Amino acid sequence: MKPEIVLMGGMMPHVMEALEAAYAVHRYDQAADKAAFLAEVAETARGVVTGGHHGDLDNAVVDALPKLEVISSFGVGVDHIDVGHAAGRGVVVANTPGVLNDEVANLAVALILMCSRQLVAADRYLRSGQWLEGAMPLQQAIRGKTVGILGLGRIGKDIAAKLQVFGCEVVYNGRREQAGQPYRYYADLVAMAKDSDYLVVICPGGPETEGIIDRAVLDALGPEGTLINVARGSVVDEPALVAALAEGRLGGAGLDVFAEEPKVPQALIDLDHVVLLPHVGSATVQTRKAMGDLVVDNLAGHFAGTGALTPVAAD
Ligand code: 8YV
Repeated sequence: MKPEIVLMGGMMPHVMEALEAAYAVHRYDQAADKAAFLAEVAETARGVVTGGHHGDLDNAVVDALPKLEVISSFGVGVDHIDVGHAAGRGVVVANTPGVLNDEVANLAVALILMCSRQLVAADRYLRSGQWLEGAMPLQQAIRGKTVGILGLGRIGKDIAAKLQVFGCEVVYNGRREQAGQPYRYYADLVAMAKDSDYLVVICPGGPETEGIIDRAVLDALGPEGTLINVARGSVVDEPALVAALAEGRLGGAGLDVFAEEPKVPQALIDLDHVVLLPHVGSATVQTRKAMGDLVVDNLAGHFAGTGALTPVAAD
């Protein structure tokens, strides 16, 4: 008998194939009557497969599945899952860390370069015929600039390492100072923002970090500073960001994530000196394939009795 699992939404074709081969798959997203669906699978469902793109996994769903053992989630961020609640129920939560570090770090560096050289505006400059009228104004070098990293985790460290090639000075802020890091630690985020030319957000989302990039941080970053966010929109007070950019209190922004994806405030879209990307940090064929494989491997490890490969630690 194949173990039974619940899918909160569709996954990539190679993931769907692997799951359907190994499990009896029940599609929550395709159920017209969610309560009836949950009642039907309550006594048999042992696994849930989800991802941030499927929205929040409600505790009510977890609680409706008393036989649930494991939640395998696509993506490194688990802010859409109440990990503590799942742990309290004895349910293992697994995510897909590691395999996307390189890609997300590349995108953070790309956003810094896009902002410093105004590359998106430069493209518009050519296409609109402005080049025929004269050269585009000179832009900023990043060599010698200070990049403050909020969240020196696995991806944050990769960003820091890549920035060495560009001659940037890297500093960081996070919950605590990390031993053996070559980068200066700031215990205070506002103080770091004040000393930074670029502030890169790469900390986890969720209640602990909600809105911590607030007006005070943005004002400290200042009119010459640029905010880069490749983490979660929730970390930034978005109305405060829009106001700071519109009023010239903040120099620019490179954003891959937003508060209410895929909705992006029109006021941001209307601004010229921001680069806006549709949450593509990990979005390459190779990385998404590896993330999908890990979703499958985490489940396989759990059901083989050897354990999920990359379980999330509940604090
Ligand atoms: C994914 C991400 O696109 O890994 C993450 O946390 O934000 C992205 O890589 C997203 O999680 C899809 O569910």
